[in-house]
Amino acid sequence: MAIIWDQKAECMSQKERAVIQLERLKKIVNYAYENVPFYKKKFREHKIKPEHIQSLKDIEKLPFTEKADLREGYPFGMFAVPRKDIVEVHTSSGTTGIPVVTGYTKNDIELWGEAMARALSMAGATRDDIIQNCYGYGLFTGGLGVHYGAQKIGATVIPISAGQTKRQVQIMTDFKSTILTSTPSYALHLSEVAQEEGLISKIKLKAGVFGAEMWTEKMRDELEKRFKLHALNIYGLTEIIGPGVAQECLQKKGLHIAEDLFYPEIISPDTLESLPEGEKGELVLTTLTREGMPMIRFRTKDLTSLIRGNCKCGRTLVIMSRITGRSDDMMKLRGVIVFPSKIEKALLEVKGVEPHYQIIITRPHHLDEIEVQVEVSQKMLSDEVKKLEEIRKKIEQSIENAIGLRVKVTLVEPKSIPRSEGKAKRVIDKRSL
Ligand code: DLL
Repeated sequence: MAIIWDQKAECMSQKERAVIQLERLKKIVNYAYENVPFYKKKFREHKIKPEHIQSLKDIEKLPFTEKADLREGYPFGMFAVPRKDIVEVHTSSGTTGIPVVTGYTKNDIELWGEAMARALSMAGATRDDIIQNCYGYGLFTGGLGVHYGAQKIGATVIPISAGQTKRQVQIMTDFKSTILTSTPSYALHLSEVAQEEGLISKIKLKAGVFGAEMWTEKMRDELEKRFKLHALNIYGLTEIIGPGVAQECLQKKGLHIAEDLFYPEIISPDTLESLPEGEKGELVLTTLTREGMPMIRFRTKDLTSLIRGNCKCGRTLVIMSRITGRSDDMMKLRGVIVFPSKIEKALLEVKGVEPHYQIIITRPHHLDEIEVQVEVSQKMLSDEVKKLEEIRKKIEQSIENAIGLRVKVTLVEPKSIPRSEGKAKRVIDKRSL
């Protein structure tokens, strides 16, 4: 029997759920309009009023919200309540530039805990489990999100965060952790270290709740083989709540979206029109019950599709397929959000650098490494070696300042980077995702 946290919410008929969704949608649209000046202004520009929402389909009349809107309102401009009612804030994982801030009221923390309790239950979590939580605690939503869900369930949490991998493996063995929550790439790294330490056969994990970055079926097979666990996908984003928006159950047929809390749509990133069920496009989410920072039609830029139908686990929640890409150039490297355009800007800020470069991403030992190859000009090539090394270091520093991650810069000969006739291929991702 599948373990289901909220039988009623997760298993009711879609017809019943749609009634709740519409009621909540009307309420949140009105609430956002009345309490967040950003929405009032945007709705007015689009000549739309909350009372125009009379059916779920009417959501398509509402304007979208984007990451840039949140950045413009930095830090607290999107909040719908006075700051003193916000009990916690988190930010997106980008370490520099203007981060996206999200604020939670007491009820929002409660909601987040519920959403995460549902997610962890999909992986079979109960009070009997020991959850080793390797998502980072802090401003990133991963650590505390899992924590709140685990506490609701009454499981034992090991709030270990990422890093100190040997120690992680020792603790996993000694404490007999049964559920691992981490990024899939870190889980692979953990498995490798566990192998090296000769401890892998002593590990008792039954499930892994892996997300926060893109991964593949091949990685699932690998993780399941190495750890002998069920490797399950979890999805979420700071703007909406953090982890807990969607989660795979043990059927592994895609992720159940908590759609009574977060209303999903799929649009074409080109025409911005809604797409029919089953078609791949960009996921757009609306928070149906959030108080601190309601999000109306947030464009996630994540590419996926939605399928309805009853899952063998008993849940009737819509199923989202694995995220296979983005409609913008955002990447997640070591869990940090990076836009290649920022790397370009940073390297071109260094005097004398040519705009011919390539970003090469690899994953030796299951951790992302970034190399930026930059062409030097003929003139620079005739300079002394010391000068070239200075420039190389300058570029490294400039990029690190821009994206918050250490990169390796290699200077290459003039004309050695392939020229393209169409869109230049700037990023070569060798991580086999
Ligand atoms: O990554 C929240 C999270 C924490 C999710 C822990 C799951 C587990 P952000 O840092 O704001 O929040 O990044 C959100 O990460 O728009 C996707 O592009 C990507 N992402 C998150 N989960 C998945 C996944 C957290 N399962 C951005 N598959 C999202 C693919 C994912 N991409």
